[in-house]
Amino acid sequence: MTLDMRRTIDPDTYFDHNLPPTNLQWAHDEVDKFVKTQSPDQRIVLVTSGGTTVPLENNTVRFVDNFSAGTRGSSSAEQFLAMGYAVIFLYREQSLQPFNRNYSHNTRGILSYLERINGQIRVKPEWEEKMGRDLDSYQKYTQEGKLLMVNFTTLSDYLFLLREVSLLVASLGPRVMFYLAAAVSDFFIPSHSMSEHKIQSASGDLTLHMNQVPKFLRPLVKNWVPLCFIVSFKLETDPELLGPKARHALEKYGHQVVVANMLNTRKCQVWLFTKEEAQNPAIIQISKEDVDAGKDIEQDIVEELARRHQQYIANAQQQDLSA
Ligand code: PAZ
Repeated sequence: MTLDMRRTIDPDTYFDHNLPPTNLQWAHDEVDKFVKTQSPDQRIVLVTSGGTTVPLENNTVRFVDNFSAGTRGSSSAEQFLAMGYAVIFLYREQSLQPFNRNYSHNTRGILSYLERINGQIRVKPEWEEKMGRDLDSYQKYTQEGKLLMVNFTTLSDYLFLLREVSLLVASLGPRVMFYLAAAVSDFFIPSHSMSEHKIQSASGDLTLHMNQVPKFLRPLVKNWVPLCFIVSFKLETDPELLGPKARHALEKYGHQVVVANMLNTRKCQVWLFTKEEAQNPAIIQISKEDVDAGKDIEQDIVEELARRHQQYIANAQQQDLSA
């Protein structure tokens, strides 16, 4: 595989040369409705979750995937809802989703939670309480119009949907948070350079040539939602790179927070980089024992970010008053 780092494509040009997802119009209408039904001081968060795929063929049989189960995003969405946020959950199809994340992806499978008694299928008694709580929460938040789920699969789906949602919430300003936990591919094959049909193995080894994905955080921060509170995530595997890359992102895009995490310790520890704390980031950590006992680090991450978001809203209101 060769990676073409020189040919950077302008973010706007990207949308001219790639097809939108089939659910774009549906997502536009639903997000528009969702936003319009919220009260004027309702805090809203867009949580992105799961990994994007990059197809290798236009009629796709094979694709390159990005690592992410969707644990961070789905667990965070639950915490945001518990803290009173309205949540737009932009997630990779078949990755973990709020409230049913505990049942959908474990090795036992959904049927292992059920039994048949006197001909009736029911949840096993040992799961009744937990499943009941999750079901109640899921139904409550969806019926109250506080949770909207929009799915993507490919990088292109994700970018179109991210732009669409951004443009729909932009006018709400500081009370909207972007929590960009999805793992988004850095490389892709433009549609016009892709094989139309399934790549054949008859010609031997496969060499791929991939272009760099335009840096969409730049237009997001500068043009699409300049007044919103933006949290991006940075995942690394080399500890030497994590701090420098997080600081670089902050300097380059000028948004509010970078949450940095290492692949192997992401469930126990993250660092919050901000302009003021670029050299001395806040650390959020929980013990391995807590993780094993079922505690999610997202509780602490979301609590801390919601506190900072509240401060951001208050500062913006103060500036409005003194303008
Ligand atoms: O979804 P998950 O819980 O398995 O993983 C979460 C994560 C590591 C993908 C997320 O915390 C993250 O860092 N997202 C950004 C990845 C990136 O640098 O593109």
